[in-house]
Amino acid sequence: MFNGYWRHMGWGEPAALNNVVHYVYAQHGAGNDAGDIFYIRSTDSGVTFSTPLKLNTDTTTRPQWQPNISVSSGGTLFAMWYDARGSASCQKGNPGVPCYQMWGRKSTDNGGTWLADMAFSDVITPLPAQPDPGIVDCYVGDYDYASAVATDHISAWADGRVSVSGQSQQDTFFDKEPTGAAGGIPCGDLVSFQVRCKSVTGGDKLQARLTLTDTSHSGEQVTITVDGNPNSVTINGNVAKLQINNPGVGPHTVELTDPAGCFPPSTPNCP
Ligand SMILES: [Ca+2]
Ligand SMILES: [Ca+2]
Repeated sequence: MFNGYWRHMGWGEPAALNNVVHYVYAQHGAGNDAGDIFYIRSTDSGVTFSTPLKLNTDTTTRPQWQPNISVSSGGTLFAMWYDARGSASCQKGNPGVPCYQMWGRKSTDNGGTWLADMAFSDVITPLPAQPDPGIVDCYVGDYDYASAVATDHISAWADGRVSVSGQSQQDTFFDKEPTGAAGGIPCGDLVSFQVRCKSVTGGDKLQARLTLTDTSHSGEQVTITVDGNPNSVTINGNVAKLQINNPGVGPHTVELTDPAGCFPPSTPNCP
């Protein structure tokens, strides 16, 4: 790509959860479109795969390349890739020519359906040069792999927004996408949010219980934040329960933060 700079061989990244296997990869687009991002899904542990789904929905002939993907324990997926839909051309090392931006796309049901694709990084970066003579300058981003932790999908990429001596050059940038459904559960689907401190032999327990109107959100995630620390909690049936052992004596602040704004924070005083 880019006249010999930035080698990309098309491979992507797999992810798997509960015998569902996910794979994103890049391949040449139609006509002179150098790349598009595709997703395939297996629901039988990788024996068979679905028809490919093109994840980038732009109608340009600009390239998308080097995707990665992560799956959270609650079954949300986030795929991210390099995307030049926002530019007309790219010039290696020229800080005055914007080239690409990181774009991503999220699924909240383990790959069954996908939300709209969205810009992930904040700016369209120039195409960074690699002026170090000890490095083969077409090797960029081959090992950008995404991961998910309890609360976030996390991903890093090569970015050229910072110039050195007037030349755009490679730096590593990082961002994250919440693993929760990002406010996808309306407050009207929630019945109550109860918090208590329970004194038991062997240590106290702080318990939060979210009750929903029905089981339609079972398997999705909510975020319950305790004293500023977010906890991703999976809905089971019509209930999501969080328990913190030995939370410490005194008041605690417990709030449902995803979806946000449905209930006021609770401040139980633990004995
Ligand atoms: Ca394309
Ligand atoms: Ca650098």
